[in-house]
Amino acid sequence: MAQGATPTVYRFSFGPWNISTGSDPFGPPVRKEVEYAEKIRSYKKLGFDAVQFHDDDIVPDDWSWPEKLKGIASVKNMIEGEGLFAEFVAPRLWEDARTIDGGFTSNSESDRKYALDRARRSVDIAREIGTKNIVLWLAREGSYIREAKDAKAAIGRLLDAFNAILEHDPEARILGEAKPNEPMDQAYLPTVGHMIGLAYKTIDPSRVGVVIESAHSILAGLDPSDDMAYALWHDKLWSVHLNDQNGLKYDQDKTFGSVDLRRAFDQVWVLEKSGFGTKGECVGLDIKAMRTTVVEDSTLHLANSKAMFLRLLDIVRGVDEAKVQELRSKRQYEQLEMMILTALTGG
Ligand code: GLO
Ligand code: MG
Repeated sequence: MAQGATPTVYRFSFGPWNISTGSDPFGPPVRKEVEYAEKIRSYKKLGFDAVQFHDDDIVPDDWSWPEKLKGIASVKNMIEGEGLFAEFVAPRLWEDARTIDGGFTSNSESDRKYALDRARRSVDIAREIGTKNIVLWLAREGSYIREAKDAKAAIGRLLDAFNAILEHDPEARILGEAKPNEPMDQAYLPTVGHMIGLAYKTIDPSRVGVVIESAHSILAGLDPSDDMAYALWHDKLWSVHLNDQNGLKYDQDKTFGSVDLRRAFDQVWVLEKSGFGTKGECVGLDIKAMRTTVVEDSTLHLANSKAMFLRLLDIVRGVDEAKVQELRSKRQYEQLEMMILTALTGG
């Protein structure tokens, strides 16, 4: 927000998968599945405005189009009845047997065709549910061993997939969600920079942007706020997946600000200072509850993350901008750092 302008009223979103049963690669579910309608009802209670969807969070992929139309209408009614809207639809291209070795970059021509068709079907679902936003988290578009695929050809195949989506619907916008690893050893579009590079090669760069997940930047050894600033400069930051991550290990999706408060503060700072949210972008979360959490508490991590965003926002708004400029111009970074640490510790 520019100084003196009206403060941004942020809108918040998360995906229903953020309310989970707590299963992990080493153990089965530990909480009962919360009924879908109850998940949707929890949004407003928690102060959220929008729902992030996978295509099959709305309707199963194997339904016929007429069946899907009915299913989509009923989910649309459900969310609109709660005063919510759909932020995006993401084709879930990582669970089907045909995407075991990746979708768009699979070595199998028929599997590549399946992935493309499924992405197009997701665009159709998005249109019906009322959003233009297609998120591409390219989970399995990478390799376990470098020799398994032709990495150069893979980039061309990814570009073709982006173009196919853009061609399928002239209104559709793609938000690429970069992640360097997991489930693959190495992803072909591992960082925000890679995503944005490819965006400019598509048939319509104005319709290709990114959603940045804090943990994904950290896993790439990058600072999420600098990644956000980079995308903001390109006018390509169209959503975020805020969370936190304790170093270079599996993707943890921890509560926003729970590991590194200052790193979280810097993300809120860059979003706020750049006017993020003023064009309708949502502050999205992508967070997992701890496995030890009981079902009655299975939305606390979401409430806590939103609360942390708002607390940090208050702190950002309280920092004396003129003083920051003065300290920057005098290169008094020790003083600037202490000013920020004082603000963060309630001084
Ligand atoms: C996994 C991703 C995943 C996506 C979601 C939307 O690491 O963060 O949760 O955000 O599937 O595409
Ligand atoms: Mg995510």
